[in-house]
Amino acid sequence: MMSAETSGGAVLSRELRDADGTVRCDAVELLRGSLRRRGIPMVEHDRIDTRTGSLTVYSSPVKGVDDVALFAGASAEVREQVRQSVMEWTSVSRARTVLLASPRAFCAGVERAIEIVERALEHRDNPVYVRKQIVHNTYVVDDLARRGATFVEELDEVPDGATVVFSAHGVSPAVRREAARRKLDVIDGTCPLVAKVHSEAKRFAARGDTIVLIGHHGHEEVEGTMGEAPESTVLVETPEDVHALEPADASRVSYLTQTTLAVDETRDVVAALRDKFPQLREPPTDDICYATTNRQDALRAVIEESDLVLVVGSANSSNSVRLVEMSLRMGTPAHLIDSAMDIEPHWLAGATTIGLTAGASAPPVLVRQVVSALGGLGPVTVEERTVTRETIHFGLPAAASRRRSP
Ligand code: 0O3
Ligand code: SF4
Repeated sequence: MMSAETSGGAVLSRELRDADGTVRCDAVELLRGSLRRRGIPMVEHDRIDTRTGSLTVYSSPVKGVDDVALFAGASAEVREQVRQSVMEWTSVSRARTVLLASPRAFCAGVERAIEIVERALEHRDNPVYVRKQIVHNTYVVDDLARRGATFVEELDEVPDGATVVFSAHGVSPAVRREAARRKLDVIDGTCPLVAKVHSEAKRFAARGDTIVLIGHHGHEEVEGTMGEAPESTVLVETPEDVHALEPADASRVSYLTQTTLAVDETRDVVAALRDKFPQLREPPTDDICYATTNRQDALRAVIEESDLVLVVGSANSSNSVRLVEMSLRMGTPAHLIDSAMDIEPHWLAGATTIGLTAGASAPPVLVRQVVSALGGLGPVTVEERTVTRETIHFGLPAAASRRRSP
């Protein structure tokens, strides 16, 4: 029962019922985050009836905040920590406007990759392995793992002949060869727009060019693309890196980019390349994909009006990190959050207009949770600012839905 579960810790709930009826506790995610940062043990309930058990309900002027902090049997120290957390949120409660940047969240390549894993789980009787995170998002990976997918770092963790999905970021030919040698049942989740960059790398190398790949050292997409022509490819991140380049033939240089870079920063690197190699050859279409570009354009349209920008995305998501950096470059404080739980109260002090977006690997539901959590601190007016509408959809590979042949 309640008192046993709560001894020593806090109890959180989305809903409270008392003699007067039921109250929704929209700010519960915010308080949960504060208590986690303070190391307070918590138990959670979908609903709490305050008429049962010996619970203390904090009283706060803000609807929703007071109702999330209940505890029974907690030590004086825990009670004090909970009290302080509640007061921190109370002190930043006010009416706010949320400017929702659109497009935001899942892109077509991410939706396709996730659906590939879902179909494989549905159609395969045997275990489904996924090499690397299918996309760089903690929520997505945890959710698929819960539904049965086994995530591994490398193919040596996959049994011979087993089913393995390659992540949306693509793999090098060496990984494909290894999978073939091990007779793995491969389902390729590589985004078609990443695959396009791989094709360009092969074509440019075949015509004898030195390929300058603009991208981030150690990123999986970069490792995959470089693997197409490792002898001919050099990686650069900044204009300074370009100055140090010494290709075999300066008249035969072409460039490619990672798909998820900052458009403005990449422009500077390309300008440095053009300066140094006037005969520079470029990809036929931009390698920074439509989704990356649109999310940057959409956020740019709300940054100046915002006191604070929140970007939903995981720390290893390149395109999400680029959105935070863009906001900071434009002078607006910005934070990357995996979910509403990561929001810290002092970020909100003085912030009445919040720009909200999500990287291409972040699920829309997490954005809705952020809006809902902010609504627990006072009335929120949501304005969606749409710079373009995305209609792109990628079909699934046939292998995703095929039953495995015996
Ligand atoms: O490349 P990035 O770290 O941004 O990857 P995410 O976060 O998984 O987003 C999807 C992009 C992708 C799969 C490659 O373009
Ligand atoms: Fe594909 Fe672009 Fe999405 Fe990457 S961000 S998965 S390249 S659509």
